[in-house]
Amino acid sequence: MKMDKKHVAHILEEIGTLLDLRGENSFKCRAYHNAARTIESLGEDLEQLVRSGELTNVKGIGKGIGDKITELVTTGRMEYHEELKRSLPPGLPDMLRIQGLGPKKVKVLFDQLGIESIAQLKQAAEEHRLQNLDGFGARTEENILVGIDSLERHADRFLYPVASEAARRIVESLKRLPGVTACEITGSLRRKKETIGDIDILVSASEKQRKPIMQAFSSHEEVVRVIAQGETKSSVTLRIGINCDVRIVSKAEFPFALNYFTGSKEHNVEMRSRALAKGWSLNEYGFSPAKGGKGKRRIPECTTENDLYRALGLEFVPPELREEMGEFEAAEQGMLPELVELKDLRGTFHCHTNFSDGANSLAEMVAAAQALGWSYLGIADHSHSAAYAGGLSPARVRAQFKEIESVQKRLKGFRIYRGSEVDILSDGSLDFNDKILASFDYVVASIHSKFKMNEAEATKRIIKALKNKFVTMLGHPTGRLLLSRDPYPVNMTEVLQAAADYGRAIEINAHPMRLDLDWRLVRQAKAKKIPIFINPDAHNTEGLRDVEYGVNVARKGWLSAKDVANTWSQRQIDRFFQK
Ligand code: DGT
Ligand code: CA
Ligand code: CA
Ligand code: ZN
Repeated sequence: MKMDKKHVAHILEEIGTLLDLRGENSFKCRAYHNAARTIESLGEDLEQLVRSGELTNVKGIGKGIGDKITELVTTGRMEYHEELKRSLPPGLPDMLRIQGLGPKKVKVLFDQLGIESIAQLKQAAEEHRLQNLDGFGARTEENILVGIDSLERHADRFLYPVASEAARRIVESLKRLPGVTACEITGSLRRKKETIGDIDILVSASEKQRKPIMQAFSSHEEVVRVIAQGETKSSVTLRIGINCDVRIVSKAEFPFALNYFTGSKEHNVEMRSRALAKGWSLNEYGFSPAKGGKGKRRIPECTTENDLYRALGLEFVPPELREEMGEFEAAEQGMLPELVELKDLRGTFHCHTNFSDGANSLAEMVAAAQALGWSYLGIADHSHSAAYAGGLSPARVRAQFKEIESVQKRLKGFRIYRGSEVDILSDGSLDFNDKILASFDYVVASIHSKFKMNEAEATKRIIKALKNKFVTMLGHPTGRLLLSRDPYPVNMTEVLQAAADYGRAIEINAHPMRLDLDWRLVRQAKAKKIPIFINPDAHNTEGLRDVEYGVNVARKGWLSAKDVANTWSQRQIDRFFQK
């Protein structure tokens, strides 16, 4: 099995966490966390480095960790990792998923109350047994219960990339099976929803080939449990915990099933009612004459999904728009937007380097952006009060400008923009003075602290920041972390209006846990003509690729290329920044 960097980084990260939980020396813990980030952002091929014995030449990888990585890459397992896992109750790392609960507190809970699972923790908190522990109080207890509640509400959903990656592997192996003439991802994954309940896959194959296809599916190496297995439908649970449905239909049924299982349910309901209005009954297998239908209109022949929409007098509706939010009215009039695509992007603007909490240097980030075919890159490291993230002092800002100048000199036709991700302080003022703010090409203003606000306070704080003439765009506007932290209560209608009034832009933070601005709000922003930037919030070179998830959100928000600022030319960007 090929060990990819992500997997190795993941194991190193897990070791760091297990050491944290055991309360070991903090230098040792940090060494593993840092090694994880180093490996993930490594430019070279990991296996090559292991083979040539050059791994320890990499900065931050000493002999001890180097040997362990070598063991993992060459044998597929690491004894030290297994041993550490055995040394602690398996439920402890799970407790870290509760917002606001770090390794130190989990260790106290375990040592003093013997709590080793979320269920036990919930019970203890409800019985108010946590309040008197070292470093805990009534407030902590309350927050833990809120955190558990949020986890429980999201327990049955998965982040888009996690589901998408698993689905891709299943589809790849299904496509290789004899008799499979078509195989597509359907459901919420095809609609590019921000979180996914289960994976839906549709296959086309003749009847006599279905049984062996289903057998191959349920014995796939990713499958840990078979819920149901039939010839036309099977459901399983995959290793990562998500369920996966596979359905097999005939070639003639395929376009109808593809449409039906892509959904959404609400979109399907409207499709069916429009078919009925034409005298046809529509289901996942095809059109048929509606019972008691008025006209005896000929049943249309459909070999593609496109034909199906055409038969109903509609323009083809891209899957991302199938949420029954006005797509029928637009499709009827041929007014659907031409949606932005990944290849339309020419760069991006919210990226971190090792000047703050990024893992890669400026030169490495620029090279990665060029490899993606981009023609500009905006660097926005953290501002100085973001101490936890290596925020830049004014002196470090000047040093970074020098570095940008020297890297820029060696580039032809590629532009580095000098930006900053400036903290919005609790009173809505910014974390740099006007003189420093004025020295940047652009400013991303974001909230990273003091999340506990009521709606009026949060809205006022953000609007005050937007009013600041040095602010170019608002970063991750609602602060949500998908499946773990709710957005702060903020009146986004007022925030969007303020952005429109002051001529500011808003980012779609493309990090798969954020996807913030939410696509439902992206549409409102478009209606107010607010320019949208798709920003990956990249903390290493790989992270730049996250713009893909931002493009999904932009498409779900009905954006065309021209609505997305990072499809613009350098000249258009310059003009916008100068304004
Ligand atoms: P998810 O899995 O919660 O992320 O969301 P979906 O949209 O993938 O939902 P899922 O897996 O339950 O069903 C896949 C599609 O099948 C759904 O988008 C539309 C269609 N579908 C499922 N149940 C119904 C139903 O009761 N009525 C209609 N019209 N369509 C349905
Ligand atoms: Ca689904
Ligand atoms: Ca399903
Ligand atoms: Zn940020």
